[in-house]
This record gives sequence, structure tokens and C-alpha cells, in this order.
Amino acid sequence: MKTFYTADHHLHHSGMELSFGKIVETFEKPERAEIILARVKEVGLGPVLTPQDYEIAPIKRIHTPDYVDFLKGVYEEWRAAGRDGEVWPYSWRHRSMPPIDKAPNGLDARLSYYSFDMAGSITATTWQAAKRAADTALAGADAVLGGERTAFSLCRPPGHHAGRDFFGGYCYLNNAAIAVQRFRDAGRSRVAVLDVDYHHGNGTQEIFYDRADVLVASMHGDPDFEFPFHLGYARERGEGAGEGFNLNYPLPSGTQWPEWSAAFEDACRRIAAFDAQALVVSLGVDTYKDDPISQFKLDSPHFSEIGARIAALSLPTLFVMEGGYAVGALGVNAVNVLTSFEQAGG
Ligand code: OKP
Ligand code: ZN
Repeated sequence: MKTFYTADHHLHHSGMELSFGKIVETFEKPERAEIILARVKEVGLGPVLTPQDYEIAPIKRIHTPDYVDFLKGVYEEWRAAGRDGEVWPYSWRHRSMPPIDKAPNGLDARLSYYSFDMAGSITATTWQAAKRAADTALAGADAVLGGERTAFSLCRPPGHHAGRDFFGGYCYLNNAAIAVQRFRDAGRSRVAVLDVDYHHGNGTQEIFYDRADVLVASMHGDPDFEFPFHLGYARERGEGAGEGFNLNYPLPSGTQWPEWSAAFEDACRRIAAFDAQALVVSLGVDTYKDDPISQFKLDSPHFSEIGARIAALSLPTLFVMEGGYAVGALGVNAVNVLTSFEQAGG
């Protein structure tokens, strides 16, 4: 399996985050991608390739032009306003305030408009890193379109919380969604997304919610207790033409393999019935028992079972890296999915 990776991910590093009332080192740190890369090399998964520098057009198939311009330029605006350090939003439209349909003018108001939380900041080079993560997803999609059965896009920063015009949850551009659209634009008529990350992929859901050509299935911490909250309930099944093409499996805190894998199995069956021409896996391994920010209890061998079951779908499959914060086991867990997929030979 080819791995797509670029050291440009180092260009994004939020120094800190607020975790349960304490300012701590961010969990989404550059070391994460290096640990996964080292494991890819250790097991000899296959060649590690640097993605080309893509045009902006495939990104704008998913993200709005105004959001892309905002992400590119907001750091300079921040500096021009006489501010140092990293760009942070800090306040959002509460339900008591009227809905907004147009970006406000002021810098902080616009930061609020284009985000939903302050999990991560925007540094001087965050845009470049996010753009290269999207390139990494596009290169993986192009490899599969070129005839590879599978590929691994080792994206960082992750993407599944980013929507058409917002960042949040450590995510700036939705790498998996950009890859999905690449498959669609190359003529693959139906594409499935299987989001196995611990958190609900609210951005991916938002992007494809009214579409029947993209089936999105996600297992995650119930939004009643877990980030990103408010979205990810089972009753959210898509709207309009997309009705029935969004599948959520919210699960309780403490979920172990039997319950997790039952939801996963149901999602896999629904994907098989969808008759997809390509599959994009949002590969988060923060379902691991020792993940520092998550509450599920999967163990390392379970990630091998996940890979084997995905292989049994026998679909052209792109793995796009999302979360996973237990750095001691991150490489083993992520690469277990990939090696067992290859061994199962779907
Ligand atoms: C991104 B992905 C920890 C709060 C963490 C943000 C979580 C983003 C997860 N105190 N909030 O889905 O792995
Ligand atoms: Zn996650």
C-alpha cells in the first residue's frame, strides 16, 4: 500500500488547548504523524510518497471561496491588527441569537462566523499545512483512481470536523470530503465514507447531508456527552435527496469492542448495499482504550479486525488519517488497520 505523507504537516502546531479548565499542550501535535510514519516504515507497508502541489480548485469543490480566502489571510489580518501569537476565536452565536447567513466585517466576528470551537488555533503557516494535508488526500485518491486497490493518506491536521465554511475540532480543510469529491469528479458515481474516528464527523455530515451520491456512516461518542455535541444523533438521516444517506451510530461512554463492532458491522452492511464505486475511510484510532481524550475501550488487535472487515467490502479504498492521541500506541493501532486490510486481500 502506498502512503502519502509530507513533512509540511509541521507547519501547523497550535501550542496549547484548554482541556477541562486547564491550559495544556495540544493533543493534536506534529509528533502524531511522525509516529504513524515511523510505524509504516517499520512494518514495510510500502512506498512513502510526497503529494504534488495541487491547484486550489479541488478544495473549492468542497469549501466555499470566502472560507478559503479567510483561512489564507486571517493570520495577516491578526498581525495587522497589532496582535501577536496565534489566531484564536473565542465566542460563538448562541441559540438565543438570530441565525447568520453572511460573514460579518470585524475580525473577531468573522473568526466566530467561520469556526465552532477553539480546539486549535491558526498560526502563520496553518493554511500551508492544511493545504498540504488536502493535497495528501488528493494524491491518495488519484492513486486509487489510477488503479491502486488502496492507499493511505497520512493527513495532518485532520479534517472531519471541518465543514463547507468552518474550522473546529483541530480541523481546517475536510481532507476526506475533498477526496470523496475527487472520486465523484473522476466519474465514480457513488462513494461511501466510513468514519471510524471516536468523534462524530460533523463536517463530513454537513457537507454531504443533502446528497444521495455519498453515503456517510459514522460510529462515535454520543453527542449527548461527547464533542462536538449537538450533531451525530441517530435521527439525523440526511435531508432532501440525501434522506437515508447519512447513518449515525452514537455510542455510550465506555463502549467496548462487542458493542462498537456491532454498529460497525451494520455500517459495513449498509455500505455494501449502497453499491459504492469507492470507499473513503476516515481513519481515527482514538477509540483506543488509553486515548487521553476519548472514552471507548478498543484494544490494538481490534484495529486489525477493523482492517480485515473493511477489506471484505472489496471496494477501492482510501484511508485518510483523522484522530488518535495515545501516542504510545498510535502507530501500531493505525497501521494495524492497514496491514490487516492488505493481508485480508479484499
Ligand atoms: C478531533 B478528531 C479535550 C477537548 C478536545 C477537540 C477534539 C477534537 C477531536 N479536552 N476537543 O475527531 O480526533
Ligand atoms: Zn477523533
